[in-house]
Amino acid sequence: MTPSLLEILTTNEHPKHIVPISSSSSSFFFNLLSSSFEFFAPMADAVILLGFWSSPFVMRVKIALAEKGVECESREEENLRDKSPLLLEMNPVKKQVPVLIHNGKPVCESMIIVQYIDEVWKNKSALLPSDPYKRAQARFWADFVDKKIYSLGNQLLLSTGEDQEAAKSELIECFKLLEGELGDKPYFGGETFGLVDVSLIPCSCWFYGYEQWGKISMEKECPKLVDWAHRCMKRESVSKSIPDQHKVYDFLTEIKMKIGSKWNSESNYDALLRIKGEEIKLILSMIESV
Ligand SMILES: N[C@@H](CCC(=O)N[C@@H](CS)C(=O)NCC(=O)O)C(=O)O
Repeated sequence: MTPSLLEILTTNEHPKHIVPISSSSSSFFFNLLSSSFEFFAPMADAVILLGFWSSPFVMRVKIALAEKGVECESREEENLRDKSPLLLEMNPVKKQVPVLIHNGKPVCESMIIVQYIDEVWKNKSALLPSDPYKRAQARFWADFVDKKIYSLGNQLLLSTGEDQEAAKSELIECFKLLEGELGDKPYFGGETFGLVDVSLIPCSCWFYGYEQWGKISMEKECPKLVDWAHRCMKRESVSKSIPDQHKVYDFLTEIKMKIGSKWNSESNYDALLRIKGEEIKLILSMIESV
């Protein structure tokens, strides 16, 4: 039976080596040659990324792949409230993007994917330092970014009044801690762009949003971080993976308004304001494609 495109794309870790034997001697030598060549040539990897354009977690994976020069086929979810069968099959536990499908095998969770990419394609642009202590430090800060920055950004976007002020102060405090860690280095990874840079840089497309919703100037509050973001943006891997911050701002503002009017109409807006962190993230991801 002829395999479907999906099967070919997702199940070719070790495709069967089929070299038809022809009766003509020239074909025989051609087959022999190509079969020896295939024996020595590395198999091309089949890499598919299930994503969604505005997801900072997907951007991390795109950046890591681009740093390594790995070709990948991007498959965008159209609507995260109506997920594709492939996404549900590849990430049945969390049902979230990103998912990296490498030779038919899924890897989930953005930071796990980034570290997987670093381990598999280790011949180019190491994202983690070789020194175990430095590696532990990089993982610590990447985890800090993961646990704090994106959920505080969501709170700043969705809350108002005192809650919004609290989210703003905590977000700025976290950025200042990150500036302390960056110090005078060009990247969190030192001279080289690394894991912490990959984890944090997607939030730069929210900087304009932070300024509008929080009535702050990122340049004034966190000048080192803004300079670092400009530096990262000069890398092709980053600039081609991160959407324009005004486009992201318009999209998120639309979501904010939709949530606001939905909750207002249900006289339940106060309840939303009490919702924090993970729950807001969940609500956002449920309606982000409304
Ligand atoms: N911790 C996950 C977060 C991924 C995540 O939140 N993805 C969102 C898009 S930004 C999603 O797929 N949401 C759909 C859902 O949760 O149902 C990671 O780092 O990969």
